[in-house]
Amino acid sequence: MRTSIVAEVRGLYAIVDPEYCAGRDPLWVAAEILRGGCAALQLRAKQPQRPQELRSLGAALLGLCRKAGVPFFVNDHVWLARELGAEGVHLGQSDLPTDQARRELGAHVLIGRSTHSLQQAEQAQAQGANLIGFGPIFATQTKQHADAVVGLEQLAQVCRTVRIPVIAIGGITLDTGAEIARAGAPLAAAISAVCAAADPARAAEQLHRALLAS
Ligand code: TZP
Ligand code: MG
Repeated sequence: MRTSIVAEVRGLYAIVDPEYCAGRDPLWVAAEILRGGCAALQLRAKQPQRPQELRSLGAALLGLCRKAGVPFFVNDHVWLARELGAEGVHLGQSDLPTDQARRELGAHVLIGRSTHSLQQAEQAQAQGANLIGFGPIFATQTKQHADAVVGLEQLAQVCRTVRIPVIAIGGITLDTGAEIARAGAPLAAAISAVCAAADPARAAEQLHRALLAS
């Protein structure tokens, strides 16, 4: 998925965070998620790790994603996305500005930006982001110091307003997948609903399917 085809990608945007893999190998969890099915996969590692460890985890995940034909994103670490040749990077409100990330990554690497209000979503689009995260849609324990819950109505408003794809995030489960898709979000991100599931392949398959069905 490079910039020209990002608009066609729909369904589950699976985020693999080693901290939420219930003590299991994140590579095994990622392989299971990819076996179940997803539209995109992101590496998110908020705990401090040595660059070499991040590099080898990222390289292994990229290899799995390439085999599965699924675009791979790196959270936060522009250097790692560039070094690996990942399809994209995902940045928060206080991470590197889009123009700087663009200079480092070139024209074809996708830049996602987390947003928490309509104003931030419009700003991210104006600054050249290729896609935006919007949330938290529901309450979640997964993100420390999470922003205020935005809810489905604001999600629908953002989806109607911006032209770039919206990734709904925060507290998304199989039970809420259908309403997320009905609100107009082409993509929905999940961490705990897939990484911490007893059967990550089945959890991914069901959530991806629920998102695509609406
Ligand atoms: N950004 C907003 S909420 C969130 C992030 C990274 C955490 C989403 O995790 P979960 O487990 O899918 O609620
Ligand atoms: Mg960040």
